Amino acid sequence: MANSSDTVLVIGACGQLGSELTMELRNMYGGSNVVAADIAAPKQTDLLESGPFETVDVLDKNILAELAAKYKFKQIYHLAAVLSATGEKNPKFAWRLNMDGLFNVLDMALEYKTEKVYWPSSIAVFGPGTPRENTPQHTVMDPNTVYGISKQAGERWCEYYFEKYGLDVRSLRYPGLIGYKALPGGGTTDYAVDIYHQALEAQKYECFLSENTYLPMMYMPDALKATLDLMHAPAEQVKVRSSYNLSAMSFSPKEIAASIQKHIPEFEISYKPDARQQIADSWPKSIDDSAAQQDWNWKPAYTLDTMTEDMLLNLNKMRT
Ligand code: AKB
Repeated sequence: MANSSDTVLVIGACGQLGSELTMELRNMYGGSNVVAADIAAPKQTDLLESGPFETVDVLDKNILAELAAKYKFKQIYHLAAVLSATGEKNPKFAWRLNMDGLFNVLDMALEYKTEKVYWPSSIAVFGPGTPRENTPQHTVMDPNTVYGISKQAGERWCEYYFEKYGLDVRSLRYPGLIGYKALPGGGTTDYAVDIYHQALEAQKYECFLSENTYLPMMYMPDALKATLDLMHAPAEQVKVRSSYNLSAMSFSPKEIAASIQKHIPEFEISYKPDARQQIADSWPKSIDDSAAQQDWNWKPAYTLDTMTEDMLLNLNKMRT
C-alpha cells in the first residue's frame, strides 16, 4: 500500500518512463514528497511545477549523499540508463553509467536505510541463445549489447544486495514501452513510438526494423501499473529478486502499421533496417510472465488495437 508520508526519489525523472512515473507517484504520495532528479532540468513544466526537482548526476556519490541526508527517502526509483542502441555507440560509457550508477544508488540506499529500491531491467538481458518464443523467467541469458550485459549484471547485483544485505530491491524486465507523453531515447523499440507521431504528421514512416520483426511491447499505463503494483506488493509476495519477466503484447512493424491504418487508411510504411535490426534479432519475440501473474497478480489491460486508439486520440489532442 502507498503510505502518504513516504518521501520518494525518482532518478531519471525526465525520461520516457520517469516523467510519467513521477507524476503518478506525486498523485499518490503528494507532490512535495516526490523528488524528481535528472542530469538536466526538465522540459516538462508539469514536472517542475508539481514538486521538487534536483539536478543529479548519478555518477556523483557526493550529490546523492547530500540528497539522501536532506530528504531521508523511503523509496528510490533509479531509472537513469543508457539504452540499447545508444549504448553500442559508446560501450564503455554505457557500462560505467549503468553499473556505477546502480552501485551508487544501492550503496546510498543501504547507508541511509531506504526501505525500498526500484530498478528497471529489460528484455535486453536475453540473447541469441535464449528461446525466443514465450521466453521463460529462468533460461539462457547471453546478451550481446552492452546495455543487455549491464542489465543482466545489474540483476545479479540487485539479488546479491537483497540476499546479503537485506535491501528490498525490486525489478521488472520491461519490454519496449510506448507512450504519448514523452519520447524514448536511444532504444531499439523506439520505432513503435515514432511511428504514431509520423502517422499523424506525415502519414508515412520509414521503419529501421524489417516488417516481420516481432518484439514484446507494452503501453505506458500498463508499465506504470506493473511498476507500482510490484512496489506496493507485500515483500513476501516478491519472490523473484533478480527481475520479473513482464509481458503485454507482441507485434511486428507490419502489424502496428495495419493497426494504425484502421484509423488513418492512407498511412504508409516502408522498411530500411539499420544496426538496430541485429539487436532486435537477438531479443525474444514474446515473454512468459507467469511468475509475475502468480506472485503479485500481474495482468495487462491494453492490446495493440486499444493502445493504437488511445495513442492516436491523445497525440491528436496534443496537436490541437
Ligand atoms: C531498448 O530498446 O533499448 C529499450 C528496452 C527494450 O529495454 N526500450
